[in-house]
Amino acid sequence: MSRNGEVELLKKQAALEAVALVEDGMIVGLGTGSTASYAIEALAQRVKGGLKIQGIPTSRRTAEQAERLGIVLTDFSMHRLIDLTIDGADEVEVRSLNVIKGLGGALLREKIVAAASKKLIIVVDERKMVDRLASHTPVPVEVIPFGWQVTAERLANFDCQPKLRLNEKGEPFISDGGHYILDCAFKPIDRPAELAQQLDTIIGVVEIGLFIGLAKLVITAKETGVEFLSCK
Ligand code: A5P
Repeated sequence: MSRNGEVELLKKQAALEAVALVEDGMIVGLGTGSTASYAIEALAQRVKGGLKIQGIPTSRRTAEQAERLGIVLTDFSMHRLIDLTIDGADEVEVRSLNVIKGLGGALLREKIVAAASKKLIIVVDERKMVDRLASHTPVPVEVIPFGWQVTAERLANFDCQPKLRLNEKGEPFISDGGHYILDCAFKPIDRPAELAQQLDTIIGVVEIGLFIGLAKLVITAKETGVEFLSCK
């Protein structure tokens, strides 16, 4: 099997383990991205088998997939608290379970859903586990389009070379919330909670892709087996 095929299998394994933890009657947060999409497929299988749940999607893309597969959707007008959310991540810091999310562009809704969840389960393959965040991926920062250049300059003071994310047509990528995304290439981050707090104060920043203290369980599929890491 190709390396890509192996990685897809690992993502599926992690997703399946998380979906096994979903119980009847739960309100389930539905993540975004390729790993979360395997979880939605597996959840839909369980729904076909009689499981009764309602999902709150973290993106339009996820809402479309879930509806197509027969998962009943709900929203925050009906439920303020989510029992369990299953989502992917771009990087996970092993010692803290802090994560980077948002390379798929859904970080704002993902963070709102994560923060409203009793339990956030992150599902990843082993490539995502790092000693320090921003080892391999930029930190996505969602910003208001108006004056984004000024916001980018303020972010650049943190030595992270913000880059406006573009779509396949070369135009600015627009998030589900109607915002731009600046991908910020930090050096590996020593104190992510501190950095998150500082970035949050920049005017024009809507949300940052550093998820601090939100993940309760990380399920990592490795070639040697599946690992469960819970937050202490
Ligand atoms: C979406 O905005 C992201 O936060 C994804 O959850 C993250 O990029 C992981 O995606 P993959 O599972 O496709 O790697």
